Amino acid sequence: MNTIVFITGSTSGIGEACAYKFAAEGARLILNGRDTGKLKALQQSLQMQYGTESLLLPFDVRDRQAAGKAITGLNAGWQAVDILINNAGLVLGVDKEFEGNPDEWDIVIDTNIKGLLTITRLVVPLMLKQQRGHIINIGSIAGDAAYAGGSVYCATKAAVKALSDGLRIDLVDTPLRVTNIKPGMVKTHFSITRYRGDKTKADAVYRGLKPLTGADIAETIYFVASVPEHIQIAEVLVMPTQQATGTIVHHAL
Ligand code: 8X3
Repeated sequence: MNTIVFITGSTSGIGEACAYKFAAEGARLILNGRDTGKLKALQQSLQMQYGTESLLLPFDVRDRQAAGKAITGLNAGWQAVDILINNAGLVLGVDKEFEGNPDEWDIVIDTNIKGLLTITRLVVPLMLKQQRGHIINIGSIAGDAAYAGGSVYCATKAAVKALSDGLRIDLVDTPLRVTNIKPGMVKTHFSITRYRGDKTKADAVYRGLKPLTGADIAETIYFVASVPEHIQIAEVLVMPTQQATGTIVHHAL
């Protein structure tokens, strides 16, 4: 696989699992994340395990200036991005809409919506130059319907669906493809962040069922990216067998 894969939020969860999966398949990687130390450790580990060539772009996707500087500064060799995985995203808290913390809303909305848009805005023109590319957005089952304590997060993932659909429309006369991956319950650091560091509450979410792993989603993403170029998988909704909707989950306790 002689491709360049650009992954935002690559130092944990689904992003990190994608880095390992695409590295195992021989891709070159552009790894974005906020934590330079973690990025360097990831780079080293991929290099040792798979001999992967990677480029580190340490910035917060909310920082439009830093993103612009990093991406417009890519040298010609790294500009030929084949696959963009817009993965950086988070949720903070499980508050009711009328009780939430507005500063946390800003972080979640600015990362999940505006960060994704910023990277798309910067990378898609590079793909258009080479008339090749695949934008894979990490949406969520949470974007299909709101659930208790999730209203802002659900709204951001509904936005990811609209942005994916809109981009697919805008690119319909090009060879570029757009996919919205919509995971259900995936056991990563995600729930710990949601419960603001409370691991007991986070673990309770997955009690009595086998949740998906980041690697499960990475396998799905790899499949979506590997189908012949005339096939555009627009959306994938993927959840554990014991989950049926964003709210109906069977915990065998
Ligand atoms: C997160 C999945 O199940 O917490 O995107 O809504 S869930």
